Amino acid sequence: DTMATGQIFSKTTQALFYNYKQLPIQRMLDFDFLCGRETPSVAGIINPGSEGFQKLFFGQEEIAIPVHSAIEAACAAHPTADVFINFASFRSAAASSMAALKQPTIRVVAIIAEGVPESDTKQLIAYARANNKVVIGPATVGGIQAGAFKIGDTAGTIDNIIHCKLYRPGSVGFVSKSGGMSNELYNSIARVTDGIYEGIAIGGDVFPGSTLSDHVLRFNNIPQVKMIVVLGELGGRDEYSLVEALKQGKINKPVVAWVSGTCATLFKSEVQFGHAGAKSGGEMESAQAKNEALREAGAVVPTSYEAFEGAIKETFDKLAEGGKITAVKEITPPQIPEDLNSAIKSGKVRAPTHIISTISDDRGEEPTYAGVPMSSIVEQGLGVGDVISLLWFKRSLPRYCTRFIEICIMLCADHGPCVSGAHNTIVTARAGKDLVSSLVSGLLTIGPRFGGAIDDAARYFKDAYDRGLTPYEFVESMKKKGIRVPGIGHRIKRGDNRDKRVELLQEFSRANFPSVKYMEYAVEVETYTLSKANNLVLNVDGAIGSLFLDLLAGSGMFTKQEIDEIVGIGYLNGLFVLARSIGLIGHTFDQKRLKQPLYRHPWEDVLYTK
Ligand code: Q5B
Repeated sequence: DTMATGQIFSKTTQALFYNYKQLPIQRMLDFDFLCGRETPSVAGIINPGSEGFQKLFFGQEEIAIPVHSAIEAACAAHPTADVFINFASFRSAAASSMAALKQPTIRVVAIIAEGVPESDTKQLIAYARANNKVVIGPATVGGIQAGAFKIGDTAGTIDNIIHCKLYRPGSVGFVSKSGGMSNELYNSIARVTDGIYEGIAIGGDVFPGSTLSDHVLRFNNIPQVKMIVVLGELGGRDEYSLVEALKQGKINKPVVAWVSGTCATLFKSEVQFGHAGAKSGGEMESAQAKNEALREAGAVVPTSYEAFEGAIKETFDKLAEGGKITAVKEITPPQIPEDLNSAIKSGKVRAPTHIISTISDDRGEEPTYAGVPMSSIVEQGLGVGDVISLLWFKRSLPRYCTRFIEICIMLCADHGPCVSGAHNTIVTARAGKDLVSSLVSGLLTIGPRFGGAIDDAARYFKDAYDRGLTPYEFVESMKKKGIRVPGIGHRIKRGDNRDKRVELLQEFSRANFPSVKYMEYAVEVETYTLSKANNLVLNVDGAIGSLFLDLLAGSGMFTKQEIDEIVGIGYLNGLFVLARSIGLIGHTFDQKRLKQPLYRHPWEDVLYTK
């Protein structure tokens, strides 16, 4: 018989926790660590509808506690976990508690919810009694076996647990109706005795799953419990079963008891206190009557709540004097590591950040780009060129610069389906891939030959111009090194069929830039390369690369070092990547809209050779 044998928990008891609640589970694990438990007291979590693991701390280490979606599965996975801690709401607590009671592995069910229908609780009680199982609650914080096992939030914070020495067993068995008041009593008992052995709050409902006398009788059978403290409450007749047990001589350990609610007589009408069961139904259920009956039956009952602690002390001291108390071995519990977030908040520790960021901030009332609030960007009627200036160059640039950036984006947005990027995107989209896959497969072709020559063009033109090389010297030195001049040459454009985009960029910048010296140098280079071959035109990459040098140098917005950094890091291919993304996205949609089938290149178009 679970109740008769006394002990319902031990230092190896493990529980299943129903409904994931981070804080009470962490508090249980912190208590475990304080007690020096080897295994965590929570073996598994049941969270209807989800499975996996929850990370929680066991001392300084993180552990992964399995999460199960059903009670049956959790019990099967953790057959030695025999306590079921039910944090379900009052709506589902009865059904889940019954399901747990029906599991052969579950021995004790603690129900935290308040407001469980009384008829449901009665069924739980009947089933538990018939099957030799223990129900604690409903409407309770649970209970604690000092130094061994704790249910949920019982005994409050770690500081309180340490203060009340609940990390090691004492000699007092304590049972209370109220969970809140049990904290108060843990404190009193710690002050005037050698501490709690076990404390249970049975809950404030009219029909508790287990009663005050159930636990008192159980404590009577636990050899380590030398005295019993009971805190009852007005309302209900539970205390009378304790009176009966005392009268029948079933309890041979001193019982110190108090039934709270004596003040109810000061009110003219019936008063409902916090708990569902805490109302005085009639004379018999009053605190006075119950205190009197307990006193008559042989319990030590003080004259007021204030005298309760004194009565506990007196009873304990008598036992101690009589040599009935074995001295408790005092231990210093280990320190629970503080959570990083709370330690940082209180200024106790500092932690290095892992990322540094300077271009945008989303923490305030509205996001900012390089410190400029989004509303101001919209109100000023700024455009995508300004946004690029803020996010790439971390400054607002003059209108002609941002307009130039926008023209680059517009002119490079697409160049038909035959170029490398579009081709890859089309093939990918036709293979049934999604937008992002189709887009990036096209973007991945951007590089030294296709679209990604802007940075190198800027680097080489800048170096050649700044060093005063003639176009002849520059081109021939590149040839010697076996490097193609970036920004020169095109697959279809010719000396007599210039790239319109290049002409448009040149027109705009000649009209708006303070200086276009780098671009004019590129044109001189083009004049020389065209004399060698008709396809060696200044291409769109070369035009953008040289003109961006003019923008950087001529706008007065960048220092020499900043220009070197921009060219060195290579910002400018970003313009082509950004622009061509627009076209590649369009090609993806186009193929999907046209419901094009899988692309397969024709055999006839491949030279098969050995
Ligand atoms: N030769 C672009 O070449 C291309 C030379 C050169 C000296 C050069 C080639 C090149 C530099 C990289 C560059 C950006 C691969 C291009 C773009 C965006 C696009 C694309 C679109 C869009 C084309 C024939 C002869 C050979 C070569 C010599 C060629 N280029 N010499 N410097 N730069 N340029 N890329 O036609 O003596 O016969 O051996 O690498 O700036 O990508 O629309 O398509 O918007 O999507 O394949 O505009 O110029 O010529 O390789 O047969 O060479 O010319 O050494 O001489 P091709 P190849 P030789 S804009």
